[in-house]
Amino acid sequence: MTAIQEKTLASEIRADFPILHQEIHGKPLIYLDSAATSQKPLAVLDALSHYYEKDNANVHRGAHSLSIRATEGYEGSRDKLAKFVNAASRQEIIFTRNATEAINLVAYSWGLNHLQPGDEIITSVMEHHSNFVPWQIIAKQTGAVIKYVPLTENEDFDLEEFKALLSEKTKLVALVHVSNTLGCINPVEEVIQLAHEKGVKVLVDACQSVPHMAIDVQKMDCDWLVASGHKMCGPSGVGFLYGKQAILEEMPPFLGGGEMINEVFFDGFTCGELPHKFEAGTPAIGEAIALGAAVDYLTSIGMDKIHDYEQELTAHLFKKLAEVPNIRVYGPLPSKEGKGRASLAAFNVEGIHGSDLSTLLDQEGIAIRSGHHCTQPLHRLFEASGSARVSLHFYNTYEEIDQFVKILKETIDFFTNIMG
Ligand code: C6P
Repeated sequence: MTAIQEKTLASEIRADFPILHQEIHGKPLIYLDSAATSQKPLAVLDALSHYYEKDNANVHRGAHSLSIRATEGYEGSRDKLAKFVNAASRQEIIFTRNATEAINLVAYSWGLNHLQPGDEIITSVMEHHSNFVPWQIIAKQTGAVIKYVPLTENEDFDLEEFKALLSEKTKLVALVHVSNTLGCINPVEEVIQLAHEKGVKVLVDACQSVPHMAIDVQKMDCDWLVASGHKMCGPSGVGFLYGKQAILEEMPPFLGGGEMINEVFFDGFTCGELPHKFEAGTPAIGEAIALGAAVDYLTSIGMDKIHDYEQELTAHLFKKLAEVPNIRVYGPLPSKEGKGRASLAAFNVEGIHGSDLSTLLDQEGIAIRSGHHCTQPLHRLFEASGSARVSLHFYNTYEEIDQFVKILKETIDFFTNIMG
C-alpha cells in the first residue's frame, strides 16, 4: 500500500459497516456488488432498530406520543431527502417502495392520462427493465410508440441520435442517469434542456447516480427523478420519487386507499394534498426513517468526497482489468483519472460463463454479480446472454480490487487449463 492509499476514504469509514468484517468460505469478504444493493452503516441499522424498539406506531393517525414520534421521524426523512437532492419543496418528495414503483407511478398516473396514439416516448437501449416495461405497458394501452436511443461506437449514449429522434411527436423522455451495465454517465442536463425546448417532459432514473454523486434536481431541471433507498446505504422497501410540484399537483393518484384522501363519501372521494396524495396505505415507516439516517450518513462524508474517491477506484479498477486476458468490458473507458464513468464494470471473458466466474470467485470470498442485470435488450445487442459485473462503493479499497483481479486471473487460468 502506498502512503496516499493508506489514507483512503474507505480506511476512514470501513468500521461503520459491520457486514464487511466477516469471512466467506474462510476468506475475508470482498463485497463488489453494490450496484445490486449497497451495504448499510451502523447509523442506519441503529435508526431502524431504534424505531422498532422505541417509536413503532402508525403515522399521521394517532394523537399519542409514539405516533407523533413516528410521524416526526417519517416526515423528517422527507425533509432530509428534499435537501439531499435540492428539491424546491418537501411536497416534491414521494416515498415509494423503490425506484421501480416510482417509475410505475409516473407511467400510470401521468403516462396513461397524457399519451395518445402516435405520441412518442424516447428512452435508450441501455435502460434497466424498470424503465422499459412500465412504458411498454402504457404504450400498449395508449397507442404511444417507444423510440430507443442507440449507443455510440464506444458504447456510450448517442446524443446526436437522441437529437434526431426528438420531434414534435415526442411527449416524454425516460432516461437512466448512470447505466448499471455500461457504467456510462449520461448527459442528462443537455437531454433535459433539448427536451424542454420542445415542451417534452423528462424522467431521470437516478438509481445508480444518487448513491455516488451530488444530485441537484433544480439544476438538472428534470421533471421527475427516481431512486431506491437500498442502493444508497438505506434499507430495502423504500425509495422515492421526486417530481416538480406543479406536475405532481395535476397528476391523479396512482393507488387509492387510506392516507391519500381528504374526504370519502359513498359516491366518491377527494384527494389529500401532496405528498400524501401518492402515498396510499401504511408506508414503510421505519425504513423511511432509516433512509433519512442514510442521507445523514452520506451527507456527513460528503457526496463530492465519495464521488472523487470512487473515481480513483474506477481508474485503479480499469488499470488492473487491462491486465486480464481475453476480457471484454462493456461501455466506454474512463479517463486515466477515472472520470466519465461510474465505478462498475460488466464484462465477459471469452469461453467462460459469467456465472461460473462469480461462483468460483465466491469460493474466495469475493461477491460479484452475474446475469443480465435487468438489461436483457442491451445484452442481446452485444449477443451475450449475460455478463459478470463488479461494482464498487466508497467502502471498497484498492487492495480489494487487486485481490479481485488476482483471483479473476487465476480463475481464467484454471478454466483455460481444463479446456485444454
Ligand atoms: N439494478 C442491479 O443489480 P429497484 O429494483 O426498483 O430497487 O431498482 C431498479 C433499478 C432501476 N434502474 C437502475 C439503473 C437500476 O440499476 C436498478 C436496479 C440492480 O443493477 C438490480 S437488477
